[in-house]
Amino acid sequence: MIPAPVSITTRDLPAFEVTNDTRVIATSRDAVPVAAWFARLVASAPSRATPVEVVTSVRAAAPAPGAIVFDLDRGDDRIPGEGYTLDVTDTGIRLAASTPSGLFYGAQTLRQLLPSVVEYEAARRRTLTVPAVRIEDAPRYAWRGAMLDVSRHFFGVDDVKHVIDLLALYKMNRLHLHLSDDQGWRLEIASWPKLTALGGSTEVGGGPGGFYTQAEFVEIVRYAADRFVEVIPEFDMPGHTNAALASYPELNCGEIAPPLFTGIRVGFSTLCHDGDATWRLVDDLVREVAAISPSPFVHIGGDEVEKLTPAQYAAFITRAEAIVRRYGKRMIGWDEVAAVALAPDSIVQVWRPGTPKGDVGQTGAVILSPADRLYLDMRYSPATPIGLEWAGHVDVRRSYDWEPETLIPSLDPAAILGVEAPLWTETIATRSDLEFMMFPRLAGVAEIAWSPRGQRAWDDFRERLAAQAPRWTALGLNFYRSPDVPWRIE
Ligand code: TNX
Repeated sequence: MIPAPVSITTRDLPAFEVTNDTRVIATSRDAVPVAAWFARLVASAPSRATPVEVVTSVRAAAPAPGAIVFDLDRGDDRIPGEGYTLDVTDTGIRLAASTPSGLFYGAQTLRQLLPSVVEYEAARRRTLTVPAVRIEDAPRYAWRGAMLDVSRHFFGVDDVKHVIDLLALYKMNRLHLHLSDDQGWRLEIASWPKLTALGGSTEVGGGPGGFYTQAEFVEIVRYAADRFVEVIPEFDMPGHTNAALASYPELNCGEIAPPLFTGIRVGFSTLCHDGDATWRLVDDLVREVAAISPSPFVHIGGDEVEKLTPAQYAAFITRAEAIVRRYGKRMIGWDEVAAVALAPDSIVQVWRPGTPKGDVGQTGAVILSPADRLYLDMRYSPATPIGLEWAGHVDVRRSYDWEPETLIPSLDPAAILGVEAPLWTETIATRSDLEFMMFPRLAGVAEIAWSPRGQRAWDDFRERLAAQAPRWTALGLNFYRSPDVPWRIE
């Protein structure tokens, strides 16, 4: 199972068999969505899912005979927020949580205890058994994230939903969308329509690009929320802005628009740091995004700015941060922003832990995304066909076998919100490419974020990783058959 749970005890009992007669019970209305999701997963046909019974009197500690009970008790403070306990005997299953997200994560554990054939849409006649176990579980970190760069190559709503499904399988709960960069602006901003009409019209390599309407963004956010994933929007500024600069000349100091850009160079662009149009854009942008994004965070990028002096850069970040806060959001920035004195509620996302800069821990809130461990766009090895190499090769062991608390020795471990694995897409153009770069590494990222430090060891992890392969095959995923992992012939 991945991520490894806090504790798992196997029982000396036969497995529980899920049949067409198995009852699915929710102990409250709020438990119904997760219970219904599970009923569909195990149904003999998608249209034949057992209706969920709402029975509020089965709060007994023992599993109800012949039933799977989804017990959501918001008053139960013995189970931590995102945690759950799962009891399986030969006669029934009881999953208990104090929040809907905890119940959802318990249901993902139950899913992984079922044979991988459960993932085949087209193989619905099968025997489904769950081994008799007791599991107590809760996450190590609150921030268990991935980032998808939809600017360098654009990925449509269905691709993003697919990524969200894969995050949910591994109990990850944040999807950071990198929505603007030199190569493309990807979210409709009603007050600045050319950002997408022109700025969204291409991508790396000169393809057609694309963008999300605000309605499509809201659809992604809802789809994610149903799977307990929060979407964090990023608009990279003041650099990485060529698409915006090409769309509106007034955003350039000098007011001359550059052409659209489809290469992969970085560092050359900047919004005019003190231009009126720049600050109208930042205000309009944050206002429109804040109105449709329920996340408490807006990511403003802030990375790789070569065209401003340090003082100009600092003034820019401070002013952008004030706008983010004015619209009721907390700012996140890449680690370059640590050179600036930040507001106390801002967050630093570290991508170059070894590079000297300001105090990354100054606000007591840090997300770890070390490029030489977690960048999903790095090639696994010289032999793998796609990916960049500037941070080295990141094979499966390298991405898994490290410890967040010792990454930055001077950082107070209490400041670590969690980890996030970015997938930059300069060399990644299709859904199949996304899957190949994500798997197997994403499963390891999920385990770093979820599992207790003491439950993690490479030799054990690689065996559990190998056991995930039939599930990925059933899901139709294109994953990298790393030589680090003892795959078994399926
Ligand atoms: C660095 S990570 C970047 C991105 C690139 C990425 C490629 C960061 C904040 N900036 O603009 O896409 O490297 O690996």
